[in-house]
Amino acid sequence: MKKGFGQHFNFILVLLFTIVCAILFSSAAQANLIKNGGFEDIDVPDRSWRYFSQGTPNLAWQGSNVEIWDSLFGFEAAEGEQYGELNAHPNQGQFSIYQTFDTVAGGIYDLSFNYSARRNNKNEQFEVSAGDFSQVLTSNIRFNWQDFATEFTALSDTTTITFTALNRGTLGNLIDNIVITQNRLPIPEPELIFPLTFALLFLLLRARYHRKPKPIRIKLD
Ligand SMILES: [Ca+2]
Ligand SMILES: [Ca+2]
Ligand SMILES: [Ca+2]
Repeated sequence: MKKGFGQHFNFILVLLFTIVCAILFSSAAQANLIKNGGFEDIDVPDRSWRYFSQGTPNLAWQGSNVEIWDSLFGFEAAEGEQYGELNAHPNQGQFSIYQTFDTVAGGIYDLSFNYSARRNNKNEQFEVSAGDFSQVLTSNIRFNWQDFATEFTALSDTTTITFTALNRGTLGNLIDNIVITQNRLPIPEPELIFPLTFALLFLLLRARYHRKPKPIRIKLD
């Protein structure tokens, strides 16, 4: 039996509703785009530290050496058991580590991490940047994790997150739990979804009420 226009119309309505809902509520839990963001992927023995140069398997971070601590001086990680010290060993001048990951240009991403000073009142400072975002963070309280969270817009199909120590020397700027997740994609623009949906519905209704009537056949026996 041939489906009537009404059935097609209802199907299209349900389809449109589903698409709009999927776009509006697609901010479900997303995977972390950062590898080894918690500095757990290379095991350092409890209550000790090691440093690793870029290219070390599972390190994932590039740039300067990365110093990884496990509960050193009794200071526990913000996440897991280990964390990184940006001002690594040995002294390399300005310490800067970075990691590049896939993004969608114009997409919005959430960034969060924890950071702490290693010493009191030394103005330990680092700059963090990713996409259109850049900020300098300062901490002055020894062994005290602070939460940081922001969002940024990706500018191309890959994005690099960079942490750069702004104080010299091999002491300072502890970081842990670096997480980047996709928040929302740029297309379609959320403010265009409803106008587009209503325009489509209007066209469908118009088509429904202006369709050609079926020719009436009169049986002549
Ligand atoms: Ca960790
Ligand atoms: Ca460990
Ligand atoms: Ca160090």
